[in-house]
Amino acid sequence: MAILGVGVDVVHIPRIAALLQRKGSGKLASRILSKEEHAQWESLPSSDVALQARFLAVSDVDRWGVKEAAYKAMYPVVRPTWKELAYRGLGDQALGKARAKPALVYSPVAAADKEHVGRIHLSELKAIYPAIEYDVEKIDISKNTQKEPWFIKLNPNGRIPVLVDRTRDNFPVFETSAILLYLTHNYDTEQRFWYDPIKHPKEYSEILQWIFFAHGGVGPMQGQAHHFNRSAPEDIPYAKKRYTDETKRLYGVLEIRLKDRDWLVGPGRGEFTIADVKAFPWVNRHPFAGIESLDEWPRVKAWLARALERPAAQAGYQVK
Ligand SMILES: N[C@@H](CCC(=O)N[C@@H](CS)C(=O)NCC(=O)O)C(=O)O
Repeated sequence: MAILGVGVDVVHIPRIAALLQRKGSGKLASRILSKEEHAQWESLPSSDVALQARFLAVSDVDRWGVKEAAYKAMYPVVRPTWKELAYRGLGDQALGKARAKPALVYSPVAAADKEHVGRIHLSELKAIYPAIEYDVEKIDISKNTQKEPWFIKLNPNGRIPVLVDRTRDNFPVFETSAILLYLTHNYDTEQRFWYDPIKHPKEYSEILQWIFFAHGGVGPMQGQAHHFNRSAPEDIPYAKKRYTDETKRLYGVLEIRLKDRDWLVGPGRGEFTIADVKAFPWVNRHPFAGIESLDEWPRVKAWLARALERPAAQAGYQVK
């Protein structure tokens, strides 16, 4: 990779040592270590706190500072998360291995929650209407492709996803919920995943209510929870708590709605609709929001499992 910039970061070791003492090292490790580093971390003896601290940040293995410096050097062309950067070399000393030339390896992981909404919906539609043809173009947001002029022409907001309807002079549609509604009105002619607004005004309104709830509530709040728990270059406990708590509150709203129901909208126990398609991929990402388990919301947990069992959902998640 070409050199993007130079980053320098100074770590105040007593501050980090105090933090480790206060909070324990496990939480910090799962926040800042890449998969590769985490595997090494797990092989450290759990009783040797000093060695753990050295491995994380303190003393000769300045993983923390190296990663912060890399972030500053790469920003804004690339905005890496802690976990996408793996430090190799001097860190191995903590494991008793020979000193090696240090290297920082960047392995970007695509963030794709919103893309999944469109992919799942298209997979569901394809299962019912086999004539529908579509393909998926991967946009690498770590390279800021979504800010390139050709993409801004499709979506002035410069964010993924965007739908381009080739059958209608490449008509572009942005915002996940607008994409869901566009596909619904134009391609779900048998009304398999929605209700006709004239024949079923109440159900149609309920679909809009739950889509708006997910689009204006769960999405933005959980998106911020993801950011402050996973990607923010500094640890801001207030922001993490605020957005994680708000995400939990919104899961509580879904829990109320799902009483005696399988799906968010529809008579009786409900029917699978685009309201579910909009909401469940967010809930599926709960670990990114600092929510370890869904046990607090048993109906939401069962609803998510039900949605994920659908073959089209599985197909949607598998599209690369
Ligand atoms: N409200 C929009 C949000 C889209 C959005 O936030 N997309 C993220 C990816 S998950 C993105 O493109 N991030 C890159 C950026 O902000 O440049 C929608 O629902 O489509």
